[in-house]
Amino acid sequence: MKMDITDLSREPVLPGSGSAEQFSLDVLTGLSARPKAIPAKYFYDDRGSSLFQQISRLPEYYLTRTELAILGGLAACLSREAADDPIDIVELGPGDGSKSRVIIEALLGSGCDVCFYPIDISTKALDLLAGNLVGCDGLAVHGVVADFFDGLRYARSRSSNRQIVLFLGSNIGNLDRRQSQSFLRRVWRILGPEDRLIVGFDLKKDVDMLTRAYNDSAGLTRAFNLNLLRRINRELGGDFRIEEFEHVGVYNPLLGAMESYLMPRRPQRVFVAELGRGFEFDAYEPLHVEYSFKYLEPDVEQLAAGAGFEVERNFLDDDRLFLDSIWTRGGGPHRPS
Ligand code: AVJ
Repeated sequence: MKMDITDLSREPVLPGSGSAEQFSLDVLTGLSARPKAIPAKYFYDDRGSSLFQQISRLPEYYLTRTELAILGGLAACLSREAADDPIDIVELGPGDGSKSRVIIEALLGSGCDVCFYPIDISTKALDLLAGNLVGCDGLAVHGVVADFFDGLRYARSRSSNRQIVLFLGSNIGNLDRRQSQSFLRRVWRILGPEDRLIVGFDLKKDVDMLTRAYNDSAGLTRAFNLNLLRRINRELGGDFRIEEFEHVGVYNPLLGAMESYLMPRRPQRVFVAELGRGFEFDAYEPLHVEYSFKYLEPDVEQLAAGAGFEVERNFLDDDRLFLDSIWTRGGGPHRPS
């Protein structure tokens, strides 16, 4: 395995989602709104990424291990059908690379030439990932530090190999229906006609099981959520009294989503130096920090079709907790975009 890293975030572009400017703007907007809300993508600084890594190994957090098992079957299927052509695996938010590895090894095993393009906003994430790919002989890894779409365009422009794009872990669940539709359409526009997209979806299930997954007994989910306030304190000069906040994770059946909130047990005034202003919290006033949408099989079909994709095949575990769906680029959106 040999790896190089291209950092597109250093190019002089408009402020992207990874930039400090965009963070302070989103915090200003979010703390001024009613109800208060901050986008979930800001969880993932170095500490947040490592906390999520720990969450993914918790007994209550069934998602990661369930998907890993599903990917075993999916990868075997991909490798049986793989032609001799070289193939590029492009992954949006690869995490620690344990899932990517299952697919990469199956394809390498069937004799394919494989190039891996992990795309992440954090260089540290890509460095850690490299450690988990040691031993994948013959694999070329081109890490891309970038916004997902810049990274996708970059990978697509670098090679004309067939691509399999991975968007796993139910990361799509952080987006609401409209956001996920437009996200998927943007991916569709970048892909070539022979490319495929594999998306991981957490399915609707027993509410107790969902609730436990987002309220673990070790308190890691709470720490993961509170890290967002720590980040505001550290990076934007905030003075949140973090230990006064409670974390609440609840399932909303109407939305079909887990929702996470932070609420102070007493009123508190927060001053954020970088924004030059303060924000009042009433006791138990909610700060919304995350949606994790859950899906039914027909939802997956609808999402694919709405963005122009065709579902090639769905893979589920025996308990039907999680679903990984292989999509082909198909004939394009059924409605004008
Ligand atoms: C990484 C977005 C899939 O929503 O389940 C874990 C993040 N939040 N525990 C999820 C998360 C609370 C996770 N995703």
